[in-house]
Amino acid sequence: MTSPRVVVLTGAGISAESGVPTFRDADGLWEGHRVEDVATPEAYELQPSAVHAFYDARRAALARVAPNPAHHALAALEAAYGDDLLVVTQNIDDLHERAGATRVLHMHGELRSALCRGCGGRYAWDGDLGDRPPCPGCGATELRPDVVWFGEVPYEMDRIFAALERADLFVSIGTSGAVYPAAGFVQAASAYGARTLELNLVPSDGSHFFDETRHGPAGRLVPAWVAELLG
Ligand code: BJW
Repeated sequence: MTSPRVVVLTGAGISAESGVPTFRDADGLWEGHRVEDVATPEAYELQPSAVHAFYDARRAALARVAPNPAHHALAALEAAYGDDLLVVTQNIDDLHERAGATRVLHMHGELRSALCRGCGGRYAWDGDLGDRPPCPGCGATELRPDVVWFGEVPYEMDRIFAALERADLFVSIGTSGAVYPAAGFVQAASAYGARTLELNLVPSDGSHFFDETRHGPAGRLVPAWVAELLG
């Protein structure tokens, strides 16, 4: 039997039960600031030290969190489906990979990567950036977090849309549907002919676009859904 081709989009909600804060829930990131006001290149120009301190703290916090049953279930699905599963994550943590997943596209970048504003190189990075270390490629002290802020172009868009075009099933997990282009993937997948499913704690902004919605914690819903598929 052949597997359906599945594209899974994940957002901050899938890592919430691992202890990683979401952006727009009550106890969200940025301590009272709207993420739309601070996750911008302009905020970085105005307050680089504050932005570095924020991302340095989040990078260091990765050592204190671990994948939860939702990340493990998706890794198990990948083990069964191989190239027929693609996980597209908006998250900059590495919890999918630490659960064993290998086919993961980080469309909003990664905490464990630095981007040089001098030479444009991207470098695996586990330390701090706030102390302005030199770029391993060109030596400039122009390294910034390798993340996608508002107004910047997300990574891997060509590969993501190619996968959406081929998908039989599109599943969105733990994302509010407040940020484009990810928020539009459900409509694109539908237009290309895929069935669409939302797994989220509560209905998201785009719930009405999905063929089916299931509400509850990802740590319960995702393993149950994967068990159905692998049944
Ligand atoms: C659980 C749970 C549990 C909790 N179990 N669930 C006007 C109209 C339309 C678009 C625009 C517009 N003006 C500007 C735009 C474009 C703009 C945009 O979308 N703005 C909006 C404010 C409208 N977008 C951009 O600028 C993007 N770039 C772009 O569009 O370039 C143009 C282009 C595109 C394509 C091709 C070519 C050109 C860039 C967006 C960058 C977003 N960056 C951030 C920061 C990344 C770095 C970092 O992490 O610090 O990405 S912002 C932030 O939001 C982060 C997230 O990835 C993203 C999405 O958040 P997410 O994951 O959905 O989290 P939450 O907190 O919102 O939701 C959590 C959900 O989980 C909730 O629903 C909970 O219920 C749920 N949940 N516990 C299950 N246990």
